[in-house]
Amino acid sequence: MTASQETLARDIAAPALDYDAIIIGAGMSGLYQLYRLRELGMRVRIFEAGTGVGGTWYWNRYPGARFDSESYSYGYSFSKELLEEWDWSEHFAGQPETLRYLNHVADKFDLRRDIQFGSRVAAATYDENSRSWSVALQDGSRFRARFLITAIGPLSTPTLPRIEGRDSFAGQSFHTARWPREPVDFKGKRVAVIGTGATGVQTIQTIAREVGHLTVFQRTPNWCAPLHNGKIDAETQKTIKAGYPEMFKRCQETFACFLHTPDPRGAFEVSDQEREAFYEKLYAARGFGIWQGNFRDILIDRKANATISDFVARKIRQRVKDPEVAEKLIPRNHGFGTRRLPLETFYYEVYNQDNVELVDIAETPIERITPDGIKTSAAEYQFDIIIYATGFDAITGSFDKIDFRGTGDVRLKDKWKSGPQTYLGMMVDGFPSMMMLMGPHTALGNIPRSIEYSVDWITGLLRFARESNLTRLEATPAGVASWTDHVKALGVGLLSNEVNSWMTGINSNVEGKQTRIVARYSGSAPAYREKCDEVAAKRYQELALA
Ligand code: NA7
Repeated sequence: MTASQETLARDIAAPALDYDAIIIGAGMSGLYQLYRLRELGMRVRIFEAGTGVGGTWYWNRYPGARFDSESYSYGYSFSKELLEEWDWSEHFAGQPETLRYLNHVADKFDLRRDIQFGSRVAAATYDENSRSWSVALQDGSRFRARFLITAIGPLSTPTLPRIEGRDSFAGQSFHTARWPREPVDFKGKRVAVIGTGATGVQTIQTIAREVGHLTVFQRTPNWCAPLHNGKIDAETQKTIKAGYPEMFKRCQETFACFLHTPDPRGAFEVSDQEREAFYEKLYAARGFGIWQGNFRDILIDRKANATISDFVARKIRQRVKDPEVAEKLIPRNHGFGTRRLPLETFYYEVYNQDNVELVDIAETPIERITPDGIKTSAAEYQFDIIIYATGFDAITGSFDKIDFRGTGDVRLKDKWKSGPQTYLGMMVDGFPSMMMLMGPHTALGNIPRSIEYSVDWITGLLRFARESNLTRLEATPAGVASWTDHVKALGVGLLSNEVNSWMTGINSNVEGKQTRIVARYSGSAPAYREKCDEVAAKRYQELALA
């Protein structure tokens, strides 16, 4: 048979396609991907579990949820008109504002008509005969498309502790990522927060003012640094808008797409006084500078790291009045910045309030949750509300939840049993025509910048497929092996890869997630883009195309 006869035979045998492409998820990735694929004239459908757009910003409505990246560096950059018309009110906007922004984007570009809300994808199966994906929703309905794009987020599957009696609690309990829409009344209430990651820190510092009594259950302290948020006045607003092209250009040049990038000096290439002055400057400055804009060696050299860890430990001791509490808040098992750095606003001062207590559950573990509250090995506490700020089954967790089946009925979950294997963090061999946005092994960093790049890359690939009459796009086993090895090699020597955290795939609340993996691409974003651009420039020769 000739190629065109083959295509004809397949089309006759194949069930009709409902869409050219299905996107899972209407968060920042999914919305922008829809916008771009529409430009190609494709018939696209997004299936979204929530009842509205926004993804992370739709679900995470907990008190105090906000950006740790500068608002203006976080918004979409693809539309000049959007940049011009949207005013961020604060340097680090809160969740309600960001959700409003994403709703505005959905309305402005008329995206909703291609989004089916309240539709959780349960399974996606590749059918070789028709070269298409069959996507099954939880309600049993099925839709077929040539291409499948996952936009399911790296931090979107919340996890609860496996503590005995958890469901017996008679009061209210919430996971931060499943926060109700109705306001929660904290006034006079006895409240527990379990977890002190970026989310726990934001929640604790926000509700401490309102609650009757707050008990924080901390298993591992995290290094935190001040956010230094502030309102954006009219003058600054103008300057920001006029400087957008330059600012986005800078984001393209920095290591992780933030406004901050490592200082070229090593921590010991300056005098002790200079180093101290530099740390003081970073501690007093807005945002992630102290993490992303610090000496180039603090995240790879233990001794260099100790200098900034010591500095921040001293700050904690200065800010927390009770020396015993201060010592409990200082991390001992990892250095500064080797886990995701929570940024805070008077977080440490919360522990100087009479109505706040810190319980170190590494010392006195939680034994069970009772109808009245929480019982540790040392005491029994009574609560009206328990807040679980216990994080996510990160990066691969959302993939595990969907039954992805590739060629030969292979399950993605099985393929990734001992860690993800990907090509450029966007494709997997055996899963043809499936592309991942913000999946494992991709450059995350200031995430919308990475999203825009990956969406544009995938759009370029699909444009090429259409122009070249291709209906099957697959990563090769060699390509996947080589990218996976490359990602692993990049992780060698990074202190963060020697620490348990969501970034190394550890989650004590999920069976089988107790071994560290290399889940993230940890090279520079410019290097990542250079590689992906090169693949595109060579007309995707590294892929198996048909
Ligand atoms: P994180 O950073 O994973 O933090 C989760 C926190 O919850 C952390 O302090 C955990 O302690 C604690 N935790 C988790 N499970 C338990 C149990 N079973 N018992 C006690 N304590 C527990 O999640 P976040 O939501 O704060 O942040 C995730 C990312 O979202 C963040 O980095 C931003 O990028 C946005 P542990 O450290 O494991 O001892």
